[in-house]
Amino acid sequence: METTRENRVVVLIDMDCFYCQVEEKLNPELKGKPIAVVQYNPWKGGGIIAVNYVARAMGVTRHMRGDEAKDKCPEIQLPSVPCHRGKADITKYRDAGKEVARVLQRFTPLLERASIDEAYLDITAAVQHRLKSINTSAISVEVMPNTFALGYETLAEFISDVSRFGGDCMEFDCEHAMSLLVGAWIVSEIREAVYRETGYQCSAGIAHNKILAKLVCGMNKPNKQTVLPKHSINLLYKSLPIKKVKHLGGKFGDHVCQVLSVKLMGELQTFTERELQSRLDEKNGTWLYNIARGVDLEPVQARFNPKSIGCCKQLRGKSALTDLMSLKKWLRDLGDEIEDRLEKDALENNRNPKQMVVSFSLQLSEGRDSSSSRSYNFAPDDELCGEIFAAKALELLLDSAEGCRPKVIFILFQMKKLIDA
Ligand code: DCP
Ligand code: MG
Repeated sequence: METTRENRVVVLIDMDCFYCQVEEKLNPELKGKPIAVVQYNPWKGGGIIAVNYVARAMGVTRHMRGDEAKDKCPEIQLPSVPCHRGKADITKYRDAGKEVARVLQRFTPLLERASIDEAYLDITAAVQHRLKSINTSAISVEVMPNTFALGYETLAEFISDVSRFGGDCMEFDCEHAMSLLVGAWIVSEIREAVYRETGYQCSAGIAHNKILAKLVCGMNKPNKQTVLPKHSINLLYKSLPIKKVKHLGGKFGDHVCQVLSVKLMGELQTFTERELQSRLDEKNGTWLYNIARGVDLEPVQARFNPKSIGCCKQLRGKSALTDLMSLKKWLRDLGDEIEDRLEKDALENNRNPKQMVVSFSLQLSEGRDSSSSRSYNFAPDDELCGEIFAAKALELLLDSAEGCRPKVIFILFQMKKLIDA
């Protein structure tokens, strides 16, 4: 079979309650107990950013305060994210994410890390290789435990459908459905290897593109995987809110829903490509027309390391910076944090940044903010240290504040153009 972008097997792997699993591994006494990881802010027991599945079953959710979680579930344990320079220090979670990605990378060169705990894998080649070497009757429920197929009550029904329609059937791309099944088998093995080698559990979505793999990944969790056969896309879209789809979760999605007076993915199919282009724009119209039919041609990029390294600080409300001293202190702390991370990156990946971008938001008056962003290209003899980053950032910030006394409510440092040292 010739592979086209339309017949790939694309996987999204997402770790289950990731920060909780990291804490459980570091402190095995926590295993089996309800736990939630809280962010450093001590107000009302801290903000919850991760909840394990034992605690979820007891009604604890992300965004609750630690104290609320204790009300729901008095025996809950609340490990907190370490704090460094007055900020959350997520180094141990980042390292754990890398440990997992290194296992994933063995299975395909086409691995794209998408966040601290998610990665896309294109396993089309591995699937084809296996298809050549096996008898398809070896494909059974037993070789892929905890696997679900969207549109089917049981996996066995999907497997039997794929065998039954062996020939061709309108609406049913049997060859591709078979690839997805073999893909699910391989993903079972990948997830098993991750568990064996790191102790972490994850869930996966398996489909023919990134957007759909991501969509179904969260449908059965934890420690499960979900396959989306092409012929189940319309069933899925019938009740799927547009806002749930990647790239449509934010303002663009709101705009689409408003301009077209629609809410569900299925409703988008009533528009022609032309109509969508004229109501949005050419590029977005085509993109939407395609995704409404389950088509997304974006390749999985081979990318293990992030494209940029950044850190930021929100300083809303009372913590807004109004004097130069505290501004300098924060710039220096952020600069030092970036220096640490760059040092680590240089050691691991032998890279150095060529550019720094500083973004910040200033409060001009009550309810009136302004955001801007300035970049600086490092000179060959610039030392890559926190002191220099802070000094340059201050220059850029004061320069764009144009003499008025800034009240800084947000600062973001990003190191870009990371190139081999
Ligand atoms: N995280 C965070 N702040 C957020 C969301 C997440 O710091 N607003 C961190 C904590 C999570 C990790 O990122 O453990 C991964 O985020 P996920 O959205 O994948 O959530 P979990 O892995 O915790 O749970 P799930 O099993 O639903 O994937
Ligand atoms: Mg996760």
